Amino acid sequence: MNKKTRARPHYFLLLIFFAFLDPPLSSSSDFPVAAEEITGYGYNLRSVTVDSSGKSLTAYLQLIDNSSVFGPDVQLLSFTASLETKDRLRIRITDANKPRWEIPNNIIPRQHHSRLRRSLPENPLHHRHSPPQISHPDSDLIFTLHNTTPFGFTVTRRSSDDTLFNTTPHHHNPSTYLIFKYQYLQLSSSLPPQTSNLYGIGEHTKGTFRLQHNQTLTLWNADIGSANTDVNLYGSHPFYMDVRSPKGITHGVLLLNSNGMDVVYNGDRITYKVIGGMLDLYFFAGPTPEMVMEQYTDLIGRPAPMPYWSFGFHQCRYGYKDVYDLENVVAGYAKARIPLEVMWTDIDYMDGYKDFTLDPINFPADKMKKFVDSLHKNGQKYVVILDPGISVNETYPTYIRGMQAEIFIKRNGVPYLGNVWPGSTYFPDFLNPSSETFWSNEIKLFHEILPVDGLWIDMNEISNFISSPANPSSTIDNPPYKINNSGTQRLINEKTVPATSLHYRNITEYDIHNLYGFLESRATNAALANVTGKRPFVLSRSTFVGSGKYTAHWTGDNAATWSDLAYTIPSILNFGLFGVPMVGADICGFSRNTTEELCRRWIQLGAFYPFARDHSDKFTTRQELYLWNSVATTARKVLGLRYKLLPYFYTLMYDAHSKGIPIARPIFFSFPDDTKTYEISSQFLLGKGVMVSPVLESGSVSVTTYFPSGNWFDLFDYSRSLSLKQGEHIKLDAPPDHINVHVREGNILAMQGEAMTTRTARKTPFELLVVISNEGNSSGDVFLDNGEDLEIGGEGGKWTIVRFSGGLMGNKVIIESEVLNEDYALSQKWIIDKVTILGLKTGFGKIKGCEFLVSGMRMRHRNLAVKAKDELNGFVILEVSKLSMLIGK
Ligand code: MIG
Repeated sequence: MNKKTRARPHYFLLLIFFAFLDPPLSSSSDFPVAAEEITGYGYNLRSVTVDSSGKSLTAYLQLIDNSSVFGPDVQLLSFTASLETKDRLRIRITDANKPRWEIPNNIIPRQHHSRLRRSLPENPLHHRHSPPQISHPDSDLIFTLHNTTPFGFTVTRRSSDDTLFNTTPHHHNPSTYLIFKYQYLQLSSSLPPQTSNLYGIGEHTKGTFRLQHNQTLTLWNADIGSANTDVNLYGSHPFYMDVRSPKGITHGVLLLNSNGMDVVYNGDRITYKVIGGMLDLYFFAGPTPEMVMEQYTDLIGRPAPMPYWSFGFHQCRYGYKDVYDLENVVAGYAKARIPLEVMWTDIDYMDGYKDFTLDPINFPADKMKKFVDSLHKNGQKYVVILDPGISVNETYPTYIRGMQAEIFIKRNGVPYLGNVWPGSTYFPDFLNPSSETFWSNEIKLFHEILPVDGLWIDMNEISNFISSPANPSSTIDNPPYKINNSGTQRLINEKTVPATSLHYRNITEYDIHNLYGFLESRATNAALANVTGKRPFVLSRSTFVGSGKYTAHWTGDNAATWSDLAYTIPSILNFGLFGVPMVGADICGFSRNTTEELCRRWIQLGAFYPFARDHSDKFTTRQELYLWNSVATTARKVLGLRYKLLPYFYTLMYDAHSKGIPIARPIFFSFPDDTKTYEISSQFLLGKGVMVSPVLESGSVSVTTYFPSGNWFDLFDYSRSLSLKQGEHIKLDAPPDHINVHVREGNILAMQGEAMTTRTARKTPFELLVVISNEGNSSGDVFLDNGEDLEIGGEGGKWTIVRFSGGLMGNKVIIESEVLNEDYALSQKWIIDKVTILGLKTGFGKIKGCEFLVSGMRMRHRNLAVKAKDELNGFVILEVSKLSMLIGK
């Protein structure tokens, strides 16, 4: 290109200088609080520059006065606000003079500031605002800077005039001020307590899904069992969704920061107290919960595609003795005719708990290889655990290679010596690109010995059995502000790698700590992809913002109690919001002895977790599902339904991957204007229309549940229906063998047959369940591919999407399908052999036949039968059988 002809871009800047309206506060004596207790005095606006497009703004903030608590203040801050897309506003506040820790761009790719101006079309309506604003006619978000003393800003919604975030301080109340010290950042926003409903900010075990007022949510990744409520756990996700009553208009807020923090939520206020990094805030405009998820995962990365087999049932236990024990469990499932897709092994398989080794006595390589081969022959899979700590042992090849590659985390110039299962360990620094090579090579070598199908990465918070003393000459190991680590302000060095340890390029553990599990997930995902060439399955305990790109998650060490059973619903829904839709909890409970009744109720619920795995602790009673007759019977029933729904689960996974929408969803996702759904913690939706309402109490044979308006049909027995003019709390029968699972009118589910493995289930004919709505129409998609290719739904790839729609036309039921990329489905010769139609009234006696409109061809079928009548609500169940419609035609 001829350089001379290339126009040089230039931007018109609008400079606004403020004369301070209020004189800056001159001394701390203006405050009614004793000087030594004051955490800060806030900042004043010094200058503001609004970009000519009106889509970004830069300001400088001047410290009003120094305060003595929590260390020295940063004097001058740079402040930018920008509309990065029409649905995303970013606010970034940091030291104007000195670079600070910021999550690297190769971890979560973000827009560079110079690109911001071009991300939206020029703003025709932009004019000089006073106070300065960032807005765009295409965007619902308006940012306004307030020249108060101290300064503040607001984010409002144009279409509703609602204030979403408001940091304008309360006079003489330093807990509402912006404070920016080297090791203490504070940002506080008021919230309308009557209309704002918050969800998210984790990882914590909570009794309710909606966040309760008056609590502190601490984020610092730690090996603390999830049986402990309200304390920081394995992962950190400083993201919340705010659903505003009464219409359910929703936005999302992310504070992209990897340092330890306390988030104080008081209903009328949310305050972030962070011990490092910078304030990098993102607002996602919504206005629906789905759109917030789409916008959020557009920034942090869409969830990884999961292999089809990972939706089968998984069995694990800490304490399987030997390979015969594993074989017996597999045989036990087969004998009981309970589907088992994946067998797992915990640290027991290793030789002295060393990664990539096999115990030569109990899990010898030749027998293990035979065992895994026989699983594979049977269409089953095998997954093992890995811990990050590498045993310090001169005769251990992995250790030797790790030392040669110089990839371990260091402290005081030498690898930091921790202690985990194998005894003394060094920890690979997954920030170092050489660690990825090392890790991938170890996985490759191990895979040559034992062809595992997926990897389970544990202890990656990092968990350390020892706590190393703080370095007394630094405030890094022992920062001035103590986050509420473990609910007791325990030192951040407690049972992890000390904060003064150094990673690649001298980045401190202090800054990168919460990212360790994320980095290990990324490396493990890449290694599996390299080694197997197939779609990786990684299960990680520790997570951070964006982990969903690489891994599934389980909620960690719960206990076999009824409360723990109930907590799993908020936990799983939260991970959906965090962009980690493939999530489950240890079915039947991890620690403590389970009971027959609890295990029975737990598999009833767990069969509908996106990730369904039974797992237990070493010295507890065994809890494989075949061990009790009643549990085995219920497992066959509920896993039977799960396997029939596999195409639905898999399609929801595809939707999660392409749009970020969770698989298991809060009910308000489908019913945002039904405010009664906001407080529900004991039910959830799969996709948009399958409601799961479990029994969560011992001895109960009924369950009181909430159903939004509409017609709902029991998915086990189509005839038990609910027909609700408006949302209602309903008491449903829930005998010991039954969980209530309902499908709502308006949905079409493409289901397949029950089977012992997903491989066999995939070969069964489809049943189309068409749930005609009151308006007479319904719809549903199915995504089909081979379930294991690295890429999913790619250009020209081998996949098919079928969109079904069905409705009433006079006295005809018309079901149409629209096919995208039919070749793949046709090559598989899948057929629909049965169509079941729900939602028609008994009075609809005129049905003579059923017409299908398939690619413009009308087909008339006579095998139409009224299977049953539901007298209560007057619905009939129509079944058209003996069909053989090719999917894709
Ligand atoms: O120190 O590998 O959460 O699932 O069974 C405990 C043994 C280590 C913690 C995991 C749990 C696993 C266990 N692990």
